[in-house]
Amino acid sequence: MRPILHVPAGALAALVTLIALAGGSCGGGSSTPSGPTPPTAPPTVTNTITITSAGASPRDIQIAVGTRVLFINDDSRAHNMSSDPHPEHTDCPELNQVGLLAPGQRRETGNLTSPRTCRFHDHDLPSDTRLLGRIIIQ
Ligand SMILES: [Cu+2]
Repeated sequence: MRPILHVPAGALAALVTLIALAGGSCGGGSSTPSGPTPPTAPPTVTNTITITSAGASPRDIQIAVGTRVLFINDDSRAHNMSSDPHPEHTDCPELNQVGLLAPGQRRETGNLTSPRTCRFHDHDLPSDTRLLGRIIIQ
């Protein structure tokens, strides 16, 4: 008797590897190899976010209740920083005071007076994950 479904172990391992690779590369849509900051990393304690051609940095910050965040545009293009959700911008209206920053410009948010988490994005590049971030107010 000849086995009908004999698959060499090596071929099976190669197939599993191919499936794993295919699964890992879907989602995101961006071809940038370095993804967003892992959610397990602690937020940076700072009130300043700098934007360059590489995106916003740091993108995950923690600030004290009642303080503001300064956004600095060090990129060569304009950025339009706004509160989530896009396009309504209703979660944290204080963030919308930053708005359009020409290259070299900087502007503060309003006072962030209640403990919560505010997420931001670039309204002109809403799907660019390098320009998405989180401000934890506590
Ligand atoms: Cu938007």
